[in-house]
Amino acid sequence: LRVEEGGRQSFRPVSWDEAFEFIATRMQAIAEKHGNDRLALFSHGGGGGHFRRMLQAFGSHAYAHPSFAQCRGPRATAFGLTYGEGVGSPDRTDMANSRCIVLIGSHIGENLHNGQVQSLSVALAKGAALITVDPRFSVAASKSKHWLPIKPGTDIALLLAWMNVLVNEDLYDRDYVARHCVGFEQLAEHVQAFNPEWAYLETGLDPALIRATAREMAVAAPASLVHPGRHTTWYGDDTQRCRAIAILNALLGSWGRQGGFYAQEKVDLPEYPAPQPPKSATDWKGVVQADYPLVATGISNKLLEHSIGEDAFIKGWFVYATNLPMTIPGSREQIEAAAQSLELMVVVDTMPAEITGYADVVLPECTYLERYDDLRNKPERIPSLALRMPAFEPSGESRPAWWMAKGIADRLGLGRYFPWQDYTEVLDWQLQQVGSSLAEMQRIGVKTFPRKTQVYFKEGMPVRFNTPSGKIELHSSILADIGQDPLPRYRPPERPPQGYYHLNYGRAAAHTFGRTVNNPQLFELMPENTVWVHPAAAALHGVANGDYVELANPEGRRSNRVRVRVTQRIRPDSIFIVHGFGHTDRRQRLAHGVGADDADLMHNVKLDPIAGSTGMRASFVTLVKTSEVA
Ligand SMILES: Nc1nc2c(c(=O)[nH]1)N[C@H]1C(S)=C(S)[C@@H](COP(=O)(O)OP(=O)(O)OC[C@H]3O[C@@H](n4cnc5c(=O)[nH]c(N)nc54)[C@H](O)[C@@H]3O)O[C@H]1N2
Ligand SMILES: Nc1nc2c(c(=O)[nH]1)N[C@H]1C(S)=C(S)[C@@H](COP(=O)(O)OP(=O)(O)OC[C@H]3O[C@@H](n4cnc5c(=O)[nH]c(N)nc54)[C@H](O)[C@@H]3O)O[C@H]1N2
Ligand SMILES: [Mo]
Repeated sequence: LRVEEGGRQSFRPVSWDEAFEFIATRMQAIAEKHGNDRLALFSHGGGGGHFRRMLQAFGSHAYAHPSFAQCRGPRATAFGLTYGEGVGSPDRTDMANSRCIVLIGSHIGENLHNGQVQSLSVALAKGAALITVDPRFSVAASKSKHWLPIKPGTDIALLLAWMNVLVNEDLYDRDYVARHCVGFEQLAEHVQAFNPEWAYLETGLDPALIRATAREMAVAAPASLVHPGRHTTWYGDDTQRCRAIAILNALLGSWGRQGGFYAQEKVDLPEYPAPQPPKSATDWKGVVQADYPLVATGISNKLLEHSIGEDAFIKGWFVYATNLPMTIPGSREQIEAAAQSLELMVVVDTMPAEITGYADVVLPECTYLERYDDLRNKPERIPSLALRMPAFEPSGESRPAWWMAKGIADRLGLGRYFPWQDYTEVLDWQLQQVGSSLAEMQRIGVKTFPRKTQVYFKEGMPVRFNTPSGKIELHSSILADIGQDPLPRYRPPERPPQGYYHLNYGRAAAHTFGRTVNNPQLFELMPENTVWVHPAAAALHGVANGDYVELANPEGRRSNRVRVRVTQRIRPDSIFIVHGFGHTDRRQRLAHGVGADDADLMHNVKLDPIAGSTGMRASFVTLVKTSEVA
């Protein structure tokens, strides 16, 4: 519990009882003063569901996961508009069967989503052609037949030029388009102006290479996949870029076909018979994100904005497993301000992080190796259930999320929404309904179930898409209705001022965001990030491999010192750092102060007008030699 002693803030260990009592009392005070609907949940990962249930039972439905507005939002929105559904998580890409795979930025191999790395490897072993579009020579680029070192932020120009070639050389899947798509005539007309010579001026890519790669995709079609990407919040035109990717796939006829996008299925697992929390009494989305009518989920950055100041709608936060200051770009001042005006901030985390420093109460969760979580039941190729179970007793007095949410609900007189003593009762009940049991799953871990639906479209059979027209919408009527471009339009990105570089960032295999940097084993593998600098830029700044520099943005924000890695694997107009470093919380003893934090340098966040998501790639930095640092 946060306490103030002699003007200094610190935390005092308290019993779980005292923590729950404090939280319940504050929640009730907020409800009396402002209403029951004023608490918000930010969460990433399954355990957040227990808090969501507790908050909904209380009357607060406001909710956001940064894995939407800082990650998959544009992709989900764009594929929803085009195909009437998203691409799933894990992604429904049939890469193992693809004969041609196009990666727009996605740096699979450094992005270590395990299943994808495996299926990409299978495809490469079978001789699939990989085309990687990336301003950086990524690990995936190194495995590619073609690397297209695109000028940052110009992908829509390339995608339009590829469509131009497919249409004008009659390389698209005529039958598929006629059968399943609407808006082809408008699209064909729209792309006329965007030939590869035009795209060359924007992207810097050789027109012959643009043509050759378009033909390569067409030869392999429909087993030709233009990967939808995942972290797609880049330049603020992200829903449109993802729409262009979706449309290109439709021209190749890859959706619903082997080697393209397959249909996923999950296990039909009944919910435990507990009362459902009442529906929201207020239209919180109407308050928080009215400008984004197409977005069905919460937009974290909007929820944050509506948590600042006396008149803010949101009065209290629960934050579950998301480190907002390093996750929502350039948000530190806003979070600081929100912490000032919020009447309650509860943070549930497994360790001290930047966000726990703002909390009134920190609830220490035990790690995933020390608890039961909900059964994993994700849509996949083969429906399956997986059990997560404790390998150890929780350390100290840490507890799992379900136990905390139930404890708070009990205090609030909402215990009827959690009608079990131990979560194993819920798991066992659910498993019994599908012919298994907790005992069986404790033995086998994962259980597969037979599929009931087709993996691919049945050739020649009609398909109904969940769009207004019932077809794949190349031209989007919904976008037209809300005054957005119904066909993707290219707008050139801002270029860096003299002496500055595009701030590019991404993953490294060793780490998961910022959450593993303080892990001793992983810290040993990768103790700091480096800044990738092209030799020409290094010469200009007089820096050599291994020198320390600070990164500075045009607003004067500086990073920690970070080591230079001089490499031709990055374009001369960009630098690259791995995300997740530069922790400021001193209690992260290893990670504190080490490496540069990309989030803190982002000064030019571009909101996507359709998804409301935060484009993070429009920021610029320069290099300051540490010898020149005052
Ligand atoms: N090891 C590890 N793996 C992870 C994660 C992790 O934390 N650690 N996180 C997971 C999560 S949640 C996600 S969402 C994914 C993210 O992984 P992806 O979705 O694959 O990655 P992005 O961040 O979109 O893209 C990063 C790549 O885009 C390139 N890039 C930068 N600017 C441009 C541009 O203008 N155009 C093009 N074409 N490319 C550009 C960068 O050079 C970099 O190679 O990774 C997942 N996998
Ligand atoms: N600048 C910048 N911002 C980004 C990105 C980027 O590349 N650069 N990537 C974006 C993407 S793709 C995503 S998906 C988001 C991810 O953003 P976040 O999900 O916020 O990721 P982390 O920074 O790893 O923060 C996770 C927090 O959860 C805690 N935690 C870990 N395991 C558990 C657990 O089992 N229980 C509990 N209660 N807590 C736990 C960790 O200690 C940490 O504080 O970030 C987005 N924001
Ligand atoms: Mo993500």
